[in-house]
Amino acid sequence: MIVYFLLLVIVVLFLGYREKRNNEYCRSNRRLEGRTTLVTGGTSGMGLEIATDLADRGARVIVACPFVEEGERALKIIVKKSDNENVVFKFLDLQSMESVRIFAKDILESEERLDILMNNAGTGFGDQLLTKDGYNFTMAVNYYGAFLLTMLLLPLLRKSGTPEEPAKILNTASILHYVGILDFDNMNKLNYWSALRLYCNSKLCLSMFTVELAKRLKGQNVIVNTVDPGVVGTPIFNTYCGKLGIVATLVANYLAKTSWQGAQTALHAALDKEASKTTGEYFKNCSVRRAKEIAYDDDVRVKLWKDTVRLVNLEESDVQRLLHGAMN
Ligand SMILES: NC(=O)c1ccc[n+]([C@@H]2O[C@H](COP(=O)([O-])OP(=O)(O)OC[C@H]3O[C@@H](n4cnc5c(N)ncnc54)[C@H](OP(=O)(O)O)[C@@H]3O)[C@@H](O)[C@H]2O)c1
Ligand SMILES: *[C@@H]1O[C@H](CO)[C@@H](O)[C@H](O)[C@H]1NC(C)=O
Ligand SMILES: CC(=O)N[C@H]1CO[C@H](CO)[C@@H](O)[C@@H]1O
Repeated sequence: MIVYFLLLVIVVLFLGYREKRNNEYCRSNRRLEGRTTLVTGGTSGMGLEIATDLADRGARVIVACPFVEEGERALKIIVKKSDNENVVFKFLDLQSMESVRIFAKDILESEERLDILMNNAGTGFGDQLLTKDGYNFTMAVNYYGAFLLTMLLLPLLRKSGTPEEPAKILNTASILHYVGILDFDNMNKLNYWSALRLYCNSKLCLSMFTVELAKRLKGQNVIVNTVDPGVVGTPIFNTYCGKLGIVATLVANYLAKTSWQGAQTALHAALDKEASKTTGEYFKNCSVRRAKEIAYDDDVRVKLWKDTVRLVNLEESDVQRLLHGAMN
């Protein structure tokens, strides 16, 4: 445990410090009046910065997280900083596929459009829990929940996108996805992987989802990319190795990027004109990089896609309707 902890701290020290000093930022001055955006986890860390920036550009912003008090606190901050009242908080707990379905249904019924979906929410390195519906917590929040949410919202995204201005999905991965392992037999096992490894695996799966979904959405006015924010000082490190997490957070807060800096790549990928023409790509420091090589292996990716569709209880007919059918 202590070895992993030291490893993480060293990574934070090296990468975080280097990146912090050379961080590119989103240079787009695009306005978003009349556009609707959804930021999962838009209540803390980078998500809060992203949501505030989008609100500042005039968008309608929906933020979602599993703690009502935190959501309401964030709402006040965003409205105050952006002077935009068109911001709402909705309850969403990505570990529960039931919560994801209720949330998505609410969005589909109450929103006219959805232009940008920021799959920003993520959970760090906490205890390994089995969720109420039998998923493994980290995988459920970081991957299965984001997968199901994205799929269910596709009809609204497809309705909102145009050839000039495609709707956008941004999945938040991490440099740690490069050391993720795709092991279909053991992927969901509890207490088989370390908490850190489970995080890496979940981010690898999410990065692969980006590439596969981009392929399946070809010819439609929706694009999907992965964003890698770099190493950022946010509360996400709190849960790492119990009490040691506080130390990790302190180190990250001092040496790694600020949440504002960390938010820049996601904003760039969502707003930049050129970035809006790319799909299935991996963005870091506001430019396109390559994800882990396995993400470009068609067979493995399709296997993961099918496995995931089954695990989140979608039927093949649902998938076809969500990808190609009209809204209800
Ligand atoms: N910080 C880094 O160095 C770093 C590096 C690479 C990638 N990332 C990724 O960046 C994203 C943002 O993280 P952050 O660093 O800004 O951390 P953060 O401040 O802890 O924010 C995470 C957000 O996700 C939300 N969330 C957690 N569990 C959720 C659930 N079950 N359902 C819905 N929302 C949930 C949190 O809501 P609550 O606060 O209410 O739980 C919070 O708003 C994550 O995907 C993370 O993996 C971070
Ligand atoms: C980020 O991109 C900027 C602009 O292209 C560059 O100057 C900087 O060195 C890059 N930073 C890192 C850490 O690669
Ligand atoms: C969804 C899923 O695969 N859940 C697994 C989580 O881990 C437990 C314990 O290893 C498995 O029994 C579940 O199947």
